[in-house]
Amino acid sequence: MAQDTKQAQSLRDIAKASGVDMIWERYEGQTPQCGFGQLGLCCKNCNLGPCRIDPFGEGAQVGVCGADADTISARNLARHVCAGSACHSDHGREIAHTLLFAGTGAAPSYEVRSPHKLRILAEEYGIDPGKEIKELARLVAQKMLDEFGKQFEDISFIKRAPKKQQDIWKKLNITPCGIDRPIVETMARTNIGVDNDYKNIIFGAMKAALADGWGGSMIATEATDILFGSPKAIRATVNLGVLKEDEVNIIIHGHVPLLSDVIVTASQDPELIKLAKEKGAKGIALGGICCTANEILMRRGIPVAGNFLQQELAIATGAVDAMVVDLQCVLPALTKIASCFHTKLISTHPKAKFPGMRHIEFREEEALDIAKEIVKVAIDNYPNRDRSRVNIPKESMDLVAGFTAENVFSYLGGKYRATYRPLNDAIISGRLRGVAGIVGCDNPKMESGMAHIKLVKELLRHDVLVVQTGCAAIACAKEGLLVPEAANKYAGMGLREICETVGIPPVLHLGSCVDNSRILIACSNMVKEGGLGAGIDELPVAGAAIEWMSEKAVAIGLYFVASGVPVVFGTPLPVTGAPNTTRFLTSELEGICGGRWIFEPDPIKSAHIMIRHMDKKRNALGIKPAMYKARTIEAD
Ligand code: BF8
Repeated sequence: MAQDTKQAQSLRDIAKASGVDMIWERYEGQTPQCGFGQLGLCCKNCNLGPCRIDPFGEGAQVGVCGADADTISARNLARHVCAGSACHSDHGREIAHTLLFAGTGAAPSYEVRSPHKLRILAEEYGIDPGKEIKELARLVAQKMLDEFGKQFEDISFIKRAPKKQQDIWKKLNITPCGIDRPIVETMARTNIGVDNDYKNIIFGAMKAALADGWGGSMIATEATDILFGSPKAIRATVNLGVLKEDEVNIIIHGHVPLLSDVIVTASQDPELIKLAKEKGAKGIALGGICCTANEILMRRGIPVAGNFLQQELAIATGAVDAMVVDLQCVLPALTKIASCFHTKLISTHPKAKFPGMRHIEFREEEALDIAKEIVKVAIDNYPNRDRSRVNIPKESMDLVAGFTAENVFSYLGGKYRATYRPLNDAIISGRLRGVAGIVGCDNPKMESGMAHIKLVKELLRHDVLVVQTGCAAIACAKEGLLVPEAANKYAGMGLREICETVGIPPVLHLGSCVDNSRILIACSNMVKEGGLGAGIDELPVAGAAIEWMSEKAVAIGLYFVASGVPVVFGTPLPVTGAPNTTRFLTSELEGICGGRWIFEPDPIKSAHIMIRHMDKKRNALGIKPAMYKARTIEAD
């Protein structure tokens, strides 16, 4: 049993002893899950229903309106994509709005920490980059905000994609005009009696997904880099062992770094540290959970307490004095487990309240004061910690994060050769077989993080460079895969040579889920660098969100598929009761846009599907096969 699984088990036992179920038990309590839902065969879009299609072909094959399995499953999928795209994009809008505040001075806690990136963005938007920083922040933020409401004009960052992809999208009429519009339009199409052609519905969903990847998420990444600084390689620690026995422990959980970054600042306030000491603590320790953890890890080196599945476990340690949440992936079940321990739960976002949770509303204009108030709640709660119930796991692991599309691949050629040439050359020579993006959630349906780890290890020994974001990155970091030393332990000969020469890990942490946009940019840069074909679809690259759970993962999956990348999901999308929709997504799309979906639960088989794809693309490019045979690794 992996260390992490043992740790989870012992904390689950503690919760059980307190009479509380955790996500694994609640999942078991739901099994067998609704087969109609899993197959995508139920529709409750209107009050003619709810309707369901009999998967055995004996009962009803159409709903009351006449929609068949393909129409129903495509509509359901499109709605998932809209929700996922909306979630990422709304996040992007909030950061752009705060960038505007930083320019106007309305939110004194925020300033431009990366003027260099701001100037690059200004130039891209056609603004004179020589203007004064605050004015530039205002102008760039306004341009970003305008992207959301565009009606007829393509979103700006589409121009970053290779021309081949842009032409495909134009031909299919799926180039997003604005960010909000394709989401609204796709929701409208899924209403009763609107779009009933499963292919046309999926093309609509692709437009909404592209609006996320090349729009909302990309704006989130760029605006966050401008406001909070462009990440640089940074070493930190990960896992519940980052919690401290003798300090005030605050967990920051959620996604939008507007809150988490300013809590980091508040936790370093000398007055608050003094107050913590007066209460008997040695200091204030922060740990992140979910993607907000990745944001403050990437830029400030704050330890990561855990991924999605560790949020309840963190509270069961009995050592968390406050858990502060904003939005996305925050389980409403937290209130139950917190009621058995001393942990104070604090919600902060006006769009995300939880029954039974104290709400301290966060406003950018008064960010630091509010953050201090929140930190004080944790400090005041420290004396209530019941030491006899504290069980902090020992496990923690080093990791290196802070890679971006601008910095990491340039490192491959050393400081003085800052281009993608060395990466492309390594692929062309066969030293690297290809690049894989292993991203997304962890899921109790799978092996709770272990599927990512097995998949990544199998790729590494085949000389595949791995890039990661989200909870997948945290899962692999806990296993020790995100340190340079991992190359020696797990990588094939070619990948190892590169990692050891340059001093990078074989698994590169690119940030949070909105930072999957960095992978799109990296792929585009590889194409632009030359020698690997004319489009992303020609690159020896593949993606996986093997333990996917959130609708955001569906949007991410679809924008990669639409951009020409095959994507592996461990559990199928809820479409498999509809044969035509399934065939379209898993096979026919490859001939249309280059990417397709693959549903494969076994991580080793998944790795080999990705490897075969890379070899197929290498062959089509006419470049040499991989230089080395796969490395044999003793099981650890
Ligand atoms: O946005 S990987 S469980 S935390 S959805 Fe959620 Fe999935 Fe984690 Fe980040 Ni992304």
